[in-house]
Amino acid sequence: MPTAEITARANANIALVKYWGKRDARLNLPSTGSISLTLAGLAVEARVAFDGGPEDRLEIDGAPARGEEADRLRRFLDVVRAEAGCRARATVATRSTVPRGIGLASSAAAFAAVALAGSRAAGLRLESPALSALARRGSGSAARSVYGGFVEWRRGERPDGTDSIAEPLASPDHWDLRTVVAVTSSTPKSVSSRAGMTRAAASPFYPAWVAGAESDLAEARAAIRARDLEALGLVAEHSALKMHATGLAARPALLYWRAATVDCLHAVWELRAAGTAAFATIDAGPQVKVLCVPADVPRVSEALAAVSGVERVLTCAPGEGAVVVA
Ligand code: 2P0
Repeated sequence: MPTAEITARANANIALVKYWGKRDARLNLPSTGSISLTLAGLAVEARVAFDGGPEDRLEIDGAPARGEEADRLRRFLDVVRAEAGCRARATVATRSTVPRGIGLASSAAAFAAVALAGSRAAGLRLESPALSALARRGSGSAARSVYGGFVEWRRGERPDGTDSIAEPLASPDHWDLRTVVAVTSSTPKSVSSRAGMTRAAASPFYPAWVAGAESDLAEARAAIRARDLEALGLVAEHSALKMHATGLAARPALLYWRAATVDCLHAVWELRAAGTAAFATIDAGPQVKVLCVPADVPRVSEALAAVSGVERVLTCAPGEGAVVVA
């Protein structure tokens, strides 16, 4: 029985071309590819040991895991156990510097960290592509948090998902961009990403969303290669707004935005009209994330902080991929 206790850390990532909808819900296989930027400082650290006992002992941020969060983690440990041929129950403790469940990609960081710590603790030494495929089983976007910098998660074609993995496009030091995050609400979202994707898939706009993905991905890849902020920012905004449009057209409708979300979007457009290269993206929550160069962070932060309803503003540099820390 493997008894090593391993601690790993992974950062959250922000999608520039979004993942929104699955071709296989059990394996978390996406309907489209996606491209992200891993963010420094929004990290989850996970400690895992397969140390036996009658059941898994799961702790999140110092409290026992409960409900759906616990079930999801337990199901993921079953995937790790199946891959490692190990039957022992585990002790897992995660600590997060990312607020959970409010659309800041906490599950991406958490499952990337648990995949790395868990696979090592179970005696596996996975190369990054296999680790990405494993992390994906916990949370689709976790496939991307295995790597630092700019990352593409390939849709893949195979039914078993072995080709639906992330790969690095450019390292964190390729391009010193900043992501300024306007937190407009710390209330956990009422519709999970998972449920949101299911609802969006029945939207009449969904086929258009899927059909547009390849050209968005190509634009984003080229913009990252050329360090062209305007090209990347415009395609990122376009991808985000299309993603949210699928929800608006769904029945029942799905809208993650609050009033402050809309006001932040207008603030970004006003900055742009006045000559600041700032571009917004929004995930499955009401927060607005703005891409800009480091020199523009003070101006962008100030504009977002001035929006009524913005609780706080954080700034993240490009971050590293998942690492073992102990
Ligand atoms: C993304 N999001 O590309 C998209 C954009 C939210 C909006 O991936 O069901 O937690 O675990 O695969 O990865 C959040 O969804 O969903 C997400 P599951 P996940 O970042």
